[in-house]
Amino acid sequence: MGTTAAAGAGTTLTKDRLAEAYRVMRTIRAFEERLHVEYRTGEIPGAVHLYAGQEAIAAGVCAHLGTTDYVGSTHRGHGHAIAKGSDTTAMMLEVYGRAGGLCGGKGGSMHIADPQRGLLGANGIAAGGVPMVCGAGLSARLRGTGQVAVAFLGDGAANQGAFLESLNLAAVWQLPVVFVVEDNGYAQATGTAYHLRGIEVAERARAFGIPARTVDGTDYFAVHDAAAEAVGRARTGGGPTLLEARAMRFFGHMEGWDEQGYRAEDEVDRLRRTQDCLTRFTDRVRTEDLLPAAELARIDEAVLAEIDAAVAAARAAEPPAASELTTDVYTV
Ligand SMILES: Cc1ncc(C[n+]2csc(CCOP(=O)(O)OP(=O)(O)O)c2C)c(N)n1
Ligand SMILES: [Mg+2]
Repeated sequence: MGTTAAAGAGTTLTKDRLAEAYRVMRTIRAFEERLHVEYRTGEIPGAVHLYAGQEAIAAGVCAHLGTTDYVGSTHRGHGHAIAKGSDTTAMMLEVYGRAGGLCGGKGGSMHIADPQRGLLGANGIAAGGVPMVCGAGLSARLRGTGQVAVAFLGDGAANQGAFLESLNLAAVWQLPVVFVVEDNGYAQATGTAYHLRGIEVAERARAFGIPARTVDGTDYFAVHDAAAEAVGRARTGGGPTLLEARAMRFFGHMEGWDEQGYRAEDEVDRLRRTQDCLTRFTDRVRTEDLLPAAELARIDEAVLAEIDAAVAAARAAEPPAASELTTDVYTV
């Protein structure tokens, strides 16, 4: 680890950790922007939901997790997988539906799972991962392993009964769970202000006796600090926490489907100019002289080469063999 480089509320980040945070966010952005282009070739089957704009949330939370900690993802799952350490080539092969993908090329973008890295899976069911994460948290608590389980979900999913039931169960059993609600402004084409009524999500958690915080999801440092407290509480037997992180998505709900007529014409341009977590991060590390510009440029270059190689590998790979059709249906 390098020397002390940046201090947030209760958190100290070394230069190594800052560089790693940037690498993770930059990798997610490059993966997503490339997929946005590649999707148009028609080579990618199935639904692809891009995470660009929300990178600081996955990176800031997963910075506190080890390989054996659990993550339950959403349909917008690439960022969570990359932040949890999944291999980008194996992910790209999976998105392209090719042999050698993380799920043998049979799951695609919306079903990427990587159990060896604690990634319980992306999930096509809104809030579907949340009760699974409670189960993982319960198993960790009963086995006394000290593992933490994190459930990512969207603002729309926060209206699902399964989420509210999970909050209650996590509170009753004091599970080592962190709920991370990513409010990206929309559930498909419906604005959060319309669909999420009554009290804000953080308040819903407090109603179950669960401590909750709302954070700016475009500020890596804010997410990192809030997650440090939440993961720390879970790991030391203090029970569940909810984080509500706000960061808008840069692309439509889903590739090839969404013309985004529900957004102001200049909304995405404005977001990219004023609420880009990567720009906010690089502005801060430059202003406070926390990381050399050359280090950021080196990471940019390495990440783009990595994604180029991942796409090339995916394009060159074969689809899974017909003989694989019925394998991996159940796992133990
Ligand atoms: C149980 C269920 N109901 C409806 C859908 C259809 N659906 C897919 S994504 C989505 C919106 C989810 O919004 P949000 O939770 O805010 O996540 P975001 O797409 O914004 O990341 C809906 C309603 C679904 N996948 N699962
Ligand atoms: Mg949403």
